[in-house]
Amino acid sequence: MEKQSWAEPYKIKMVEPVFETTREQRQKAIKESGYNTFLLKSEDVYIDLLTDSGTSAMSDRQWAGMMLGDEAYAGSRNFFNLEDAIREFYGYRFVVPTHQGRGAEHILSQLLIDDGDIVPGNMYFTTTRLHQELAGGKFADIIVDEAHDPKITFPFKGNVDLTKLEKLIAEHGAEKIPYVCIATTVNMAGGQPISMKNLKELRELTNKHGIKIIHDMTRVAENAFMIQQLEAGYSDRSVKEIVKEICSYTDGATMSAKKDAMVNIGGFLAVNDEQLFDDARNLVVIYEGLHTYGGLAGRDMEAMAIGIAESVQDKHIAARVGQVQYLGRKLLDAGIPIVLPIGTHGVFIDAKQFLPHIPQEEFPAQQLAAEIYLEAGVRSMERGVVSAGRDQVTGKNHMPELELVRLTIPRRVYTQAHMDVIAEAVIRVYKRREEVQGLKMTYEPKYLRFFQARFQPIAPEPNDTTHENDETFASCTVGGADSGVGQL
Ligand code: PLI
Repeated sequence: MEKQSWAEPYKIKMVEPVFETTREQRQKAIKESGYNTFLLKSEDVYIDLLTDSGTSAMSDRQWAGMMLGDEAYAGSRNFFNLEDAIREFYGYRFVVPTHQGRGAEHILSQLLIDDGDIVPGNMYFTTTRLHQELAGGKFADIIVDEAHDPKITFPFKGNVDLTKLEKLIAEHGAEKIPYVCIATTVNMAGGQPISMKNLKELRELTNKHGIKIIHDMTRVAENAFMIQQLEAGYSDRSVKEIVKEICSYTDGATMSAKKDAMVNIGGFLAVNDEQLFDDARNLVVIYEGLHTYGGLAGRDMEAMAIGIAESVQDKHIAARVGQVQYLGRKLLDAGIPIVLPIGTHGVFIDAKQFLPHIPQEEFPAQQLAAEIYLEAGVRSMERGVVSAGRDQVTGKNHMPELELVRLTIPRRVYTQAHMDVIAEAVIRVYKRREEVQGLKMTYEPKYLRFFQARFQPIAPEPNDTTHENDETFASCTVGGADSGVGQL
């Protein structure tokens, strides 16, 4: 059959220049940033794959919507447009806007979790788990075992292992489980989807025990696309229909609209239970703002409402995921170890296989992200032992099976040529991988340490004077003065 290529369903109307730097400039920048790509200045970055969060390109419709912002303190018309969009595309009854996803996680966790509760989920997410823990809960991982092995090609690695959940219920009792937290597109597993079949089975099981399902719907459209592509019975259903069906099996959702919905800021909590809604809209005024703006400008809510509608268009999502798959296949063809199957929002490099000579205690993924930056100015993110943090009770480092570097693709921002440049840079690092050495942590913040932690090479190169500034950080106690308990 003749080859038929696909192309993006848009043309580009406005561009922003990007600038390349020299290797010397990047060397200085990464050292000054304590080998943490979060601490780089964006102007020192050529291609920014740190995250797909808040970094997407808005459409002309979204920008036009920004001009229709009704910046009233209360009852802005844009809130009602957002509420309509959430009801139409997701089917949830009640909406509380928040400044971003973690704002919604905070409110939900405070309302539903009591001290000593267990919150099962299909793998942890950093901010989600922290809010659950700060509310007195304990996260329990109930994702299928396949999700922890980057080499297994099982298509629905986001699935819940129902036996693991049944065990938890038997052990703790359903009354200790306020809800099961289900992410569609499991970020930390490498952008892996959950199947509709699994979600339906989970609904049946939780119904039996009177347990809620809360949906982390940050990348639900991408998950729906994978269901359309891979799950029996869904190939002739639209992404829009599949998204709504997913939501119908859940009781409420937290959303970071900075991803699927392609806004630079925004999120919400959506629920079906009226009492929970009442409680949430009361709590939101303490932390975010009035319940009709939740920390957002009217224009932000308008752009979000429009972005939600755009996010479920089949052609958009096929191109979005198609670009990620293009990069993934390029890396696979070159023999680069990446998480399989290729994810939907980014390509996740397996740092354990890429740098087998660096033990996990020496932060191979952190160092690999730094090396990729050094090579070509491409910024990525560690998703391994640094992101996993410490056990809240024992203070010991979580040691996740997955030690990954995430090349996250913002939506509608970069071209196929950028993907080629990125792949070539990673391949060059792979060729010299044996020279790459481990890191030691010199500064560790108490919460979500991956954002601000600092590192130094274990063995600085001779004549290297650029560590002089690191003295300040070296004097900070790694793990905190009371290293252990309370360290996340
Ligand atoms: O960054 P927020 O607060 O808007 O959203 C938090 C959040 C919740 N759930 C999931 C699955 C996320 O991916 C998420 C944020 N993710 C970021 C920032 C990322 O780079 O993946």
